[in-house]
Amino acid sequence: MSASEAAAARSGEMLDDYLLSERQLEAMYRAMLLSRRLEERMMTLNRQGRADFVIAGAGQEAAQVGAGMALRPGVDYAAPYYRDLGVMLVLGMTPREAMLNALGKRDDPNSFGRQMPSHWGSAARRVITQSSVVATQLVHAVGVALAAKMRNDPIVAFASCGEGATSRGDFHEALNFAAIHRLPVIFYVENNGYAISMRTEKEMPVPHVVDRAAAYGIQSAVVDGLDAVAVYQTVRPAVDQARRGAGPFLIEAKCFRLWAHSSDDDQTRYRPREELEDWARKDPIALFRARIEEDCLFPPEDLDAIEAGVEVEVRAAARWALDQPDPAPADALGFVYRGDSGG
Ligand SMILES: Cc1ncc(C[n+]2csc(CCOP(=O)(O)OP(=O)(O)O)c2C)c(N)n1
Ligand SMILES: [Mg+2]
Repeated sequence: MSASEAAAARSGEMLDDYLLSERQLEAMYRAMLLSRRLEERMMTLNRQGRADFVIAGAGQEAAQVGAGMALRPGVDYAAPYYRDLGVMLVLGMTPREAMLNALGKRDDPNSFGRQMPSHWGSAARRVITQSSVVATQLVHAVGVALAAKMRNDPIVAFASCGEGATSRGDFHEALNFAAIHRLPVIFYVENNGYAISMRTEKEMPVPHVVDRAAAYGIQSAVVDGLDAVAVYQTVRPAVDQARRGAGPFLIEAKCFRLWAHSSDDDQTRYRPREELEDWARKDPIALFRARIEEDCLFPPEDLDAIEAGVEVEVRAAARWALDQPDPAPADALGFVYRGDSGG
């Protein structure tokens, strides 16, 4: 058995303790759908010339929502990466806030329109503001976890990234330091098989990101990132364990990027059409719905009602956000120094 298979088997042993209620399953479906519909609308706004740049998590919603639901919002710290709209929605970001962010509006709570879209940040939600330099958020999360350990504060720091980012030095330094000091960090890698146009086999010499865990003596698990429930049932035990002082955990969610890298990219130039068609058949949101229906967990009409509600909410949020003010040029240097609120 390979290291990754052994890790997957280990996480499988814990499943029964982490069953989700009907209410949680509904929340899961709603969050995944909300993420997708918001991003579809953002992409439309981009094509209309109203949103400058979109970098989406379409295809990765199950990996994001399942992991986000394993955290304690407002208690645990999160350093999610740019694709993680699904994580942010679960941590409490509203559709209006997501749209303010996409449109770079003055009242975007993430950075008040100063950062690029999808560079999350929220003091209230304990989301650490991030750099565009991939993997830097991992070392920031390790710093938060070190502080928490020194203060005996029972929080967990969650840091996510793509598999491409795991070939940067920050990833290795973060894992090494966290493992040595047994820090409460969850390293969460959404492996979508590409770093922009670069395929995984050109990014790293081992087949799985978790194969790297052994070098740092860190616990790890692989999970099907298309299955939100499996993701939750893998991340939640790791979070609980880290909170109890068992040290860091590396989780690799195998998923796929449904759209191009960003609104500025054309993936038909480097991805075969068959590959895209194959993945489209494995859409995690459709898979989730099919499973709920198959298991007769609740009537399909309940899911239809969720879908209709999400549709209305997203349209209303976009319309509202478009009418909100842009940042004033005079405020451009605001928030640079402590105490400077930019006004
Ligand atoms: C250090 C650094 N190098 C290059 C980039 C440009 N860049 C932005 S996203 C990205 C791809 C990252 O791929 P991955 O980590 O797999 O995440 P994904 O976008 O696939 O979710 C690159 C190369 C960057 N932001 N930072
Ligand atoms: Mg990737």
